[in-house]
Amino acid sequence: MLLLTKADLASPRRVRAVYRPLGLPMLTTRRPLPPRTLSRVRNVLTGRISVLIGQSGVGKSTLVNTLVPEASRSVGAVNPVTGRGRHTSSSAVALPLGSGWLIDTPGLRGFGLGHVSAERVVEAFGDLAEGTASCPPGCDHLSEGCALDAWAREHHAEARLDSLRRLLRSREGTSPD
Ligand SMILES: Nc1nc2c(ncn2[C@@H]2O[C@H](COP(=O)(O)OP(=O)(O)O)[C@@H](O)[C@H]2O)c(=O)[nH]1
Ligand SMILES: [Mg+2]
Ligand SMILES: [Zn+2]
Repeated sequence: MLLLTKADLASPRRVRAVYRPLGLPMLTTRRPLPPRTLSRVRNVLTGRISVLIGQSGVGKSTLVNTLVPEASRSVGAVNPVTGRGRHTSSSAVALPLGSGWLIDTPGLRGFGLGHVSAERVVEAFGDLAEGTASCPPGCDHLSEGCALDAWAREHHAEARLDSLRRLLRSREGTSPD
């Protein structure tokens, strides 16, 4: 699920609009955190193993401390100029939450897909799978002849095709295969 934090600092409206087509469940948190929001978050996490993933400084550990006060995860300051956080929690920690686990991570500056095959990247775009059916065998979905161009136009999926191609291109030159 997508959890948008710090809605007290800026409206989450535009970010929500960008992600809405993915059909992910979305929740928005803010400071002060309304009790209703907290119980929604708790309901989503309960009985599951959840990993909080996001850039340093977005508020993961703050949320962990609210959900599991005895966790005492250290919370970092955000650089007022760059808006970025420092990696205050330097290790991932799993905390029992109800019958499940909540895993706080140190956060990340970025990640690459060099270790993921192109096929796996395409698989993650399940909504485009139908469009790849008419592709030539071994299509890299980046070259002329790829059936996705026509399919995306017809199904108003151009933005999704752009996303797929950005990810596929970001792998170029880094691929192990
Ligand atoms: N304004 C605002 N600040 C927040 C919110 N949640 C966390 N913070 C602050 O953001 C900074 C980084 O939080 P932290 O939990 O350490 O982020 P992490 O790196 O993702 O674990 C801290 O100064 C928090 O107090 C929020 O909802 N609103
Ligand atoms: Mg943290
Ligand atoms: Zn193709």
